[in-house]
Amino acid sequence: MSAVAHIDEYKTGFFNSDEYRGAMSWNGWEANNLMRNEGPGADGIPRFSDVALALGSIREGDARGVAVADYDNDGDLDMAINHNPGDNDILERRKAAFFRNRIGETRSWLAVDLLGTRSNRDAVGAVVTIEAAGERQLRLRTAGSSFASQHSQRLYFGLGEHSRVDRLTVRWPSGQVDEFTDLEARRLARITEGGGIEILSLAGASLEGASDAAEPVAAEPVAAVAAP
Ligand SMILES: [Ca+2]
Ligand SMILES: [Ca+2]
Repeated sequence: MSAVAHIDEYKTGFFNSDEYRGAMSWNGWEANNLMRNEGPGADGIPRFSDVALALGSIREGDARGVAVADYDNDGDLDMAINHNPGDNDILERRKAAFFRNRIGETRSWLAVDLLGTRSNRDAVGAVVTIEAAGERQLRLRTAGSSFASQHSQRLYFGLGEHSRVDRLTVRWPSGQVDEFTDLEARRLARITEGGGIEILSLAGASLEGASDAAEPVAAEPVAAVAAP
């Protein structure tokens, strides 16, 4: 039983009485968290702030499963959250919620699609590292995430005000390493294992700050290291 699913009784403090404390599960109805990476502190360890309340992703429903993807194909990550009906069955609390990212539209980004050849086709286990303006970021291609949910297979890097990526490296599960340099931001890089890179635009994205048109531009790997 989810004690807190009976939200009205919960508010009375009824479930905090000695009669119930320790005798039931308290799972369900916890507040959602949305953690913003604040960068490393003075000790080098990254700090995170919970911005769920500020950005409106705390809701009354009993959230079960989140899927993060660029649903509107504009270069920033949006979010869908499903809610468990629980045992109160209130329609308003059961509805799924969709959070469209508007903040990201003023920032720069790079999206990366991976196609494995020697590795698995979905490139699960591949690690992509980018360097831009002296900062490095890393993304790991995974196959599962939240409860009964799956995030987008496409990887996204936030670039702030930067208009270019100096270096992008893909380490494939096979051991293959593909490396590319000097990529335009606000683009989708479609990379085939050992087979090069295509630079594409996203249908919903602004190309502001970009110097060329929305036509795909072919490019070749600047370095490819064979698997051992
Ligand atoms: Ca988006
Ligand atoms: Ca957006």
